[in-house]
Amino acid sequence: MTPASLVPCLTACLALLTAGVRAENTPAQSARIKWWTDARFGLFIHWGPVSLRGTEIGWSRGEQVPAREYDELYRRFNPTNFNAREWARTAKEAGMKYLVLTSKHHDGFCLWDTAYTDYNIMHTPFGRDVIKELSAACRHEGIRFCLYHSILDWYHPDYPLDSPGGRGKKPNANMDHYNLYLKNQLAELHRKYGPIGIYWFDGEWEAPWNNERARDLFQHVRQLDPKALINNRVGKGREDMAGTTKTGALAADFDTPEQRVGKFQNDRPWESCITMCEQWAWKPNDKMKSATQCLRTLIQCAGGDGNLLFNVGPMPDGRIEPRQVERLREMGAWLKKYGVTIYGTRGGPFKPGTWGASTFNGRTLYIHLFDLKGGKLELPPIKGRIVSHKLLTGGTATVTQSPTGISITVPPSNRQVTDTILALKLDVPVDSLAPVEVK
Ligand code: H79
Repeated sequence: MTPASLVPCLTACLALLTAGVRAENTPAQSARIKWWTDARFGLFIHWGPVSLRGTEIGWSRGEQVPAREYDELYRRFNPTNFNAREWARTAKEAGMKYLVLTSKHHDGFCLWDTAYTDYNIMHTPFGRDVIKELSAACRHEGIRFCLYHSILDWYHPDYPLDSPGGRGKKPNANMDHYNLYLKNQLAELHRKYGPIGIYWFDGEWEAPWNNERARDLFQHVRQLDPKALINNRVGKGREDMAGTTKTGALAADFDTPEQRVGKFQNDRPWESCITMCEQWAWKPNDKMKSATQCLRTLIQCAGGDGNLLFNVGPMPDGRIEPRQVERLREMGAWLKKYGVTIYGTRGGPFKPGTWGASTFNGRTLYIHLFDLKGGKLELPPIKGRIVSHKLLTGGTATVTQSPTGISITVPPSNRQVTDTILALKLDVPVDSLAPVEVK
């Protein structure tokens, strides 16, 4: 290779290293992430001693629960009904393909046997390594095991900020020491329980975290496991709860909208994290979403070309609430029938809205109809011909295509409560069609 021909090569490498917003959208990156974009649906689990109080994990420290009291909860954390196999099976029965567990939330408590702090599960009356058991159970059930890990740590004496919510300051903090703690623990998690499918970071917004530390952590984790996915919260570029990444910032592998369905975005992977109830951690009698709400949330994510990471907070006795397990089963039952319209699909070309959403695979376009006002929907025109159509949910629909658009009519008896699915076969690959808004 001549020095001149090295230039484009070096430029490409530099682009990869700087990992700008869309710079990692290379074929290698796409192959690495495909298992995950194909999966579309994962289980988020927020758990720790705070479940004994039923308040929010991390955030209630120094608020609803005095910090001193919060930090002592682990001494009586004894979830004797914890059964890793059951959790993994619950995820599987829900039709989920991966599971993300809080190894450490903002409160600093560690759910595994770590050599770097005594504030961990082995020092509770329970004394069993939750991450060891759950990672093994997930592997057994064919669920990818992933970790949520908070960058900020309101408990650790070396992390500069304190509860409540990072407003307090610690007297003897040392961020360099804390940074080493963070990196050591991630290496330990990889070594003891890897491979980890995703390192799902959070708590990056506070002042002690900066671009330099972010890049260093990103490279550290990439080196630990080049195949693992890393979310954009490793860096400082997240646009609040919309979860998209500011141009030029360290973007890593995917965007992270929180408690909302992400906007349609098919040029960079994303995943909405959303709670089944209202709190991340378990709360007695927390308000739970209906089966229709849960499923439509998943369908809207898939239709926007994103994933859904759906959260449950297990109880202090170690079980996931039976009513939440039941809800997950309902989602799984639906996916068993209609998973072909979700798994391995892309979102579009019709952007999601209150009307529903669309997904596709090859030349097959799936129209998910939510609220068919007057039994009819008008879609904008597309540059392709509808060769045939079929209502996957049963019965027949009337579909007419003209230069002004596509008109769909479904008789009342063929409309479903949650989602009426119409499959359209086109004479062109659906990914050749430009994304379009439905009015
Ligand atoms: O773990 C769950 C929550 O505990 C955690 N993320 C999910 C996955 C969470 N972190 N923050 N929040 C929830 C809400 C906090 C929002 C704010 Fe901010 C923190 C408002 C101001 C500081 C981050 C930075 C969002 C806006 C600016």
